[in-house]
Amino acid sequence: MPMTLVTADITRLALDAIVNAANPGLLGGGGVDGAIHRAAGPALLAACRALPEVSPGVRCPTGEARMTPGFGLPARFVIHTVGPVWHGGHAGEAELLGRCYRACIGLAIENKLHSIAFPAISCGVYGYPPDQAATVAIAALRDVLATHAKLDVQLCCFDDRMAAIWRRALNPA
Ligand code: AR6
Repeated sequence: MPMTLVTADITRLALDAIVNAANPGLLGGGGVDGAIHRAAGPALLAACRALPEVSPGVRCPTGEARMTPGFGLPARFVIHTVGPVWHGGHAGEAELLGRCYRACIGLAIENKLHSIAFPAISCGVYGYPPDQAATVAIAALRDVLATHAKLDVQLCCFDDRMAAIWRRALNPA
């Protein structure tokens, strides 16, 4: 199945999993993280709090992923990942961002999920230039989809401006 681009509020998508662009503490925040916690309800925060810390205050290091139920969301699960903060592009950002996509897909496959939607990880508060993020994301996803062709992967952009950038990366002229 090819990747599809959707312009939507990710909290409305009734898929097996939606991905949350979280921070290492996994206790909520702004942007898509805040929207997901609001829509899922307080049980999501409790489930995140119950995830073990790997170091003080860190439940999910950058580039990794953790899974919880979706609670009040139409999606069955939330896969939380932590994208890199943009520091200009020479601090391993692309490698870390690629790892986020691969880790989320890895969890989806491990748990036999069939559909997953990603927001534009790191493209908000974390400042990653969206055109560069899209290129990294699409390359990482194409790689995995080469061996897991049945997975339904949706790239969820919140607005038309972001969708146009991701569409160009999906279908370069
Ligand atoms: N549905 C889909 N996409 C959304 C939604 C939504 N409901 N809301 C925002 N976006 P950001 P980051 C888009 O800042 O850059 C949080 O505070 C948004 O337009 O949510 O990875 C966390 O706790 C942008 O394109 O995530 C972390 O501290 C994209 O989602 C930090 O922000 C990602 O923007 C993570 O920053």
